[in-house]
Amino acid sequence: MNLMSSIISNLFVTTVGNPETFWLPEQASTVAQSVDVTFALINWICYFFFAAIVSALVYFAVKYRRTSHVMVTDGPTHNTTIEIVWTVLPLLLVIVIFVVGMRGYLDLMEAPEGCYEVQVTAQKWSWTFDHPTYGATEVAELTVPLGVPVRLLMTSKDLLHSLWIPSFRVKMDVIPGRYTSLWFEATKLGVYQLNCTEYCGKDHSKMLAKVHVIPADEFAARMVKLASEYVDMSIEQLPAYAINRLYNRCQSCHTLDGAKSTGPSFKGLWDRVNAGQVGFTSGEKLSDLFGSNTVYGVPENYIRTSILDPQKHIVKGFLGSMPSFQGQLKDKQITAIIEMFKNLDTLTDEEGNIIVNRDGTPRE
Ligand code: HEC
Ligand SMILES: [Cu+2]
Repeated sequence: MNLMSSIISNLFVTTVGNPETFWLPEQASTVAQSVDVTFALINWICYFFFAAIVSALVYFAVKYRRTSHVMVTDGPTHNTTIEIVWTVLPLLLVIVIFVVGMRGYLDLMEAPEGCYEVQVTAQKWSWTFDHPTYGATEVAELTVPLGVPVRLLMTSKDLLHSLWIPSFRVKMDVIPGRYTSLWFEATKLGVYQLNCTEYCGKDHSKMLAKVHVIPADEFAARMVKLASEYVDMSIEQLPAYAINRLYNRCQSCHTLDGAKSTGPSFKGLWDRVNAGQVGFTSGEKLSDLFGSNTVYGVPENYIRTSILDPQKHIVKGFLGSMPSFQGQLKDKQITAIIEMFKNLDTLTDEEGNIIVNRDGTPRE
């Protein structure tokens, strides 16, 4: 879009569902318009005063420039009319901005009755969205119905995060040990970006998610399917499911290409574990813990422990910063992750790109 036409279109951003402009992303929720009206109003006021002040400045600079060496003294010290004008005018403007802004703000703060509720958990560095109505969980993805008010009830597991969906014009801090909420009603089908907008550490910039707005009559069926998709899967189907649906919870700390991140890479993990070649900060080695009379009689148990009780053994060279997935992953999902480790070379290429879809078909 060329700059001039986008600036001009921005000056009139007051219709619902306005497309992207030079200043603002497209409007895709019911509150977007009132936010943009406030923005446009303040913007217009700024343009007006910028033009007025700069023209006066240039005009006075020219008109009163020094033309002789005669000293001029005793200018006016006081002008009641001007002083009243420059006090009352800004006061009126600020009142107008307040009234316009407040209307949108109240709208944003008060969720309507009967919202569809989603519970949001933020943690370094991912978003988990639970749909209690359906028992379904999404990670790094949030599916919402079109035209239905949705309320997000949010909390954080570690530190301050902030949830922001620019196209919906909603943003709210997510705080550990406390709930915050926000609501929106999507007005357009499509996929929208969700960001963390509170600097929360090393991978803050990767703490992203996609919001999928789908037709309201397809929503229930989609959620029911999501909640139970792994239940009837056979063991052969689990690896493709795990890499597509579960790995996004691990992605922020574990790579697939062998590179060290916050945690050890998943590449080659099964071979290391199976051979007992994992050293711990305690000085022990995994192979020392193997044996027929120990909990790690089969190496799979070590992976299970790593996921449910990650502080139990800390891998050498890493900090114990992995959160527990106790209560978040069902037994069959843990099995799916273990199967994913065992079959990782059929699921990813050399560079660690995922090459299968959820249903096991090759990914283009
Ligand atoms: C916040 C970062 C973080 C997230 C998210 C995370 N991990 Fe970890 N993980 C670590 C760190 C750090 C270690 C190494 C220290 C330790 O052993 O606790 C680790 C270790 C492991 C190990 C042991 C690795 C080895 O080489 O012995 C396994 C298995 C594991 N994670 C699986 C997972 C799975 C599966 C997920 C997702 C469901 C996940 N992790 C999510 C940080 C994370
Ligand atoms: Cu964050």
